[in-house]
Amino acid sequence: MLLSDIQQCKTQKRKMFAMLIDPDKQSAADLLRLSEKINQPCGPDFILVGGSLLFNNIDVAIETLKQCTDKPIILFPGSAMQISAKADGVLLLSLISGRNPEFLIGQHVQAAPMLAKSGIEVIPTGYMLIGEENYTSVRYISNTMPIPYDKNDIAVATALAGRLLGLQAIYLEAGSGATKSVSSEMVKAVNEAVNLPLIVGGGLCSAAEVQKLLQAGADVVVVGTSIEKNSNLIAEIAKVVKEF
Ligand code: 1GP
Repeated sequence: MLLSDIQQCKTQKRKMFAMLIDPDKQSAADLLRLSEKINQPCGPDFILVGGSLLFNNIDVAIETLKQCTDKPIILFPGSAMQISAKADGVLLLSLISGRNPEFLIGQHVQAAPMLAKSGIEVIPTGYMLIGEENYTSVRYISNTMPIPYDKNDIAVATALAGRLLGLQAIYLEAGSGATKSVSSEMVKAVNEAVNLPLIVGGGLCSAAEVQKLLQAGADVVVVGTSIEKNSNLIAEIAKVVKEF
């Protein structure tokens, strides 16, 4: 259902906004405070929950979110430990920019029995780290090298491989809190080469930046860190996405 909604939006050239909640950074009180902004008519289309490394329990975070909103809650798991049957769906991430078998298949084997039993919707997603920063958490925890920021050809070839392997979406990721988001040139190149829903996130700080990436071909934009700093951005970004 979630994947078909995302695919339908792409076909109809409508864009989507996913708000990322990191349960270690947003307490239950923070989430309750944010709920008004999440639920306003100009809010996110769905919520992603997860992080490269979590200290807090994902089930508890989802339960709290479910008290705050009816929007779909999709897992964005940093590992098999972040799978929860309480979510509505999961981006099952294959870290195809990297060469670490643990994030290409190992964690998936760990997660598969619980995922199959839970019946939550699985969205097989080619996850591609982009950029040259040494210090993003996702780079350290995944122990993989990102695709260099300006190597659009490598990004295109990697996304194509993901499509040929049957993945249903591509996520271009600069890393949470990145100082430089994925370039619009790379988004354009990947979008033209691969007709799959294209999710883009990492380091997005303003509605103007979001607009640029939508114009380049992003179908879903993901914003987390900058909203933690300024919750008014929720409405600003949602407006740009809805009016695109
Ligand atoms: C990170 O793409 C997401 O996985 C969102 O990044 O926290 O920088 O918005 P930010």
